[in-house]
Amino acid sequence: MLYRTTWHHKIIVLCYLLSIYFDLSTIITTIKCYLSLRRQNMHHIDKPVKLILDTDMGNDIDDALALAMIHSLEARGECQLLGVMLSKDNPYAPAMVDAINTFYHRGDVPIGMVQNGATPQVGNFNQAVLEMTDEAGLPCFPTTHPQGSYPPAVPLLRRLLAESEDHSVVIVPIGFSTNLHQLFDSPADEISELNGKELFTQKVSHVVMMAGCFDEENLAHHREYNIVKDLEAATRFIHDSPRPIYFTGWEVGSAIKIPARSIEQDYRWTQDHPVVEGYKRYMKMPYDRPSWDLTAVLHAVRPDRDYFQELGPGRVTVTEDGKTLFDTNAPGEHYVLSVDHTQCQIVREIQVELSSQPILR
Ligand SMILES: [Ca+2]
Repeated sequence: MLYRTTWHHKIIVLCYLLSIYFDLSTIITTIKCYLSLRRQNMHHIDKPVKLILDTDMGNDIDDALALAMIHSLEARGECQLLGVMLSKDNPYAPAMVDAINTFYHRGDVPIGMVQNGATPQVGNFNQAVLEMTDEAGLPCFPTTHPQGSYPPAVPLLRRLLAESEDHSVVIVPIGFSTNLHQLFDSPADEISELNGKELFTQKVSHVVMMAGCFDEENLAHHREYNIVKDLEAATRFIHDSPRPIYFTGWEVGSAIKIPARSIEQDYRWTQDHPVVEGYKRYMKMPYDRPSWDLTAVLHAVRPDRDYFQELGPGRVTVTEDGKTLFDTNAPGEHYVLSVDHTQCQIVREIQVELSSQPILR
């Protein structure tokens, strides 16, 4: 991460001096100018993006496709997956993540399990995929770690952050905010002398999360799943995050669907694929599915390709009934992504290609 501190300071001092002679609007311009420059630098990619994924694997199939996409981007040298946290409180959820990581030869990726989390139901595909066996009776998709052996998420998050360089980690929540909420409450310990929120402030660059609904058409009635399933955690995390958050709302992924055609045709390089088997079991084929979680991964790893428009900065507020309101006049470091028709077509094809990319051998 390159911060052109000297430029920032010069611009801030200049604008401050101007503001003495002009009016309040100059001060506001100063702040927006600073945030804009900081955002440009945040988007300057010169080495693999260090990711921590926080997923509710098993509640919908886009989590599985998003994880496959991360492995493809990592194989291309564009990111490094530090760890995966589960916010779905079912034992088959971390095992499914493990099976996908193992399939992509990354069974060594640490996996952390939520404590007292939401959606304990098994779901439509995790267990079914994990229990698939070949002709010899062996698992089609083995895991690296014994099922049930995954450590709690918060200590793992603390360790991964403590071991990272300052402001180097991009957090990608594509499920509930339970783990991050609990991280903020974690005290100093033998892992770090910083409490959870201080650790987050020091080590995290920014957050790209699939959460909320910012579409005027649906805003009035839409309470987005990742927000409402753990409303307390989402509200606290979003309102208190000391680092910038980029939101890809329900409307973005809904406009960019993974076509059934891709699932049926793009994975012929392998006989069996855990994501394809999950997709076939999640709903009756053929169906196209919104790519909500994939959009968060794409913007986290490739923020500088103009795949999305960024609205903001501003502030997202979560209401008591789970709506997400975005105010660009309020001070804050929240950004909301949007896409036009052309971007939808481009992003869909990129997501299809990346999620189905063959493994390097
Ligand atoms: Ca998800």
